[in-house]
Amino acid sequence: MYTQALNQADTGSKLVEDADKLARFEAKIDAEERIEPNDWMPEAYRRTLVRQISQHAHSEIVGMLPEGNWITRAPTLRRKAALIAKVQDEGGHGLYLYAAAETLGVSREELIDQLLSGRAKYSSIFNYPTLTWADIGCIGWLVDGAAIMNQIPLCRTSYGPYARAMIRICKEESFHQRQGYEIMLTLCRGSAEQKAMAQDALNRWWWPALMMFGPPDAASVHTEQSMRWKIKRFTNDALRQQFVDATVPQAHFLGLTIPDPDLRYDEASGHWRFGAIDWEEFRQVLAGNGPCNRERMEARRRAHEEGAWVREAALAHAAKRRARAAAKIAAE
Ligand code: FAQ
Repeated sequence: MYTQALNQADTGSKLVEDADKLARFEAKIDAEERIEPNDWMPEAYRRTLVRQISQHAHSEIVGMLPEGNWITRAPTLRRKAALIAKVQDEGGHGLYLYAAAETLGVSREELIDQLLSGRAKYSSIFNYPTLTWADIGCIGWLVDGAAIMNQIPLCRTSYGPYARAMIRICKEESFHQRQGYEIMLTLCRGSAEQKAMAQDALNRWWWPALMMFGPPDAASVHTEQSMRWKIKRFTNDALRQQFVDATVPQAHFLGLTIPDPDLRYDEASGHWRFGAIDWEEFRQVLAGNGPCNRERMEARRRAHEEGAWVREAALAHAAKRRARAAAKIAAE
């Protein structure tokens, strides 16, 4: 009886303590202060961040594959150097993001395991093939363009390590977007065949790029809570509309046609209104049935297996350094 009363008192004071912590956490969010790794945070906030940051990291790493496919076939040395640098940047973004996720108490091994076992998602866009050189232009222009639109607001996300990682990532993405647009401009000012290649790439990448922003707001399970926590600053539909508004004039400047017969400018709102997105295609890609899902996962699994010796060597080297340092201290 006595123990039960004590337990109840314990539970009661724990609840009061948690309510206090929650109030402090919410006050910080309201005041636009950053939440840092050692701060108390609700478990659901932590889980949401691990989910979003790790999916983002996986997207950067899997996102290296479609463009990596063209490094050996880039048309000039200048294009090859820029493409190698871009693909390397994407690898770097993945690493900053894994490091940001690790500050939330999850290990990198666990995150990689979630990706390789198919339990974690990565962006739908990277399950489409890169068939011609113009696809590399389109990825920079549209995919990095969409990524920037989505990621600039993440520089103000409420979790400090994620927000800080995004600042550098956005600077690099902006260079990526320009190199892609410059490829498109060169092709569009080139021969009729080159312009046709650019149009064909736009036809294939336009709709998947719009899907990158995620399901429509009405079907987005996480948006409402993530907006309340200021993890997300805009909804999926709001960002998609901003992207369309920014990109349509860029397509017109290239002399290309957006593959959407319903696209029209709405004078009253100042927005480009676009046609219906094929959400069944999006659902299929997320379910693993996109054109390249299997190929992408096989490539990542193979890279992980082939890299095992590097991880082992790095661990052995670190152990040797630790042993040497310990021996030196013992000898002093
Ligand atoms: N693909 O309730 P919501 C890049 C999932 S980086 C796959 O709206 P949320 C750089 C979502 O995870 C591109 N899955 O979810 C680059 C959730 O599933 P879950 C990646 C998607 O989180 C360029 C479910 O649907 N960027 O491109 C997608 O509030 C060139 C319900 O959705 C980021 O990750 C999708 N497109 O909003 C690299 C940015 N959309 O977890 C190489 C950070 C949604 O419940 C070359 N992430 N899902 O199983 C975000 O801003 C958000 O997570 C959203 C989704 C907006 C992607």
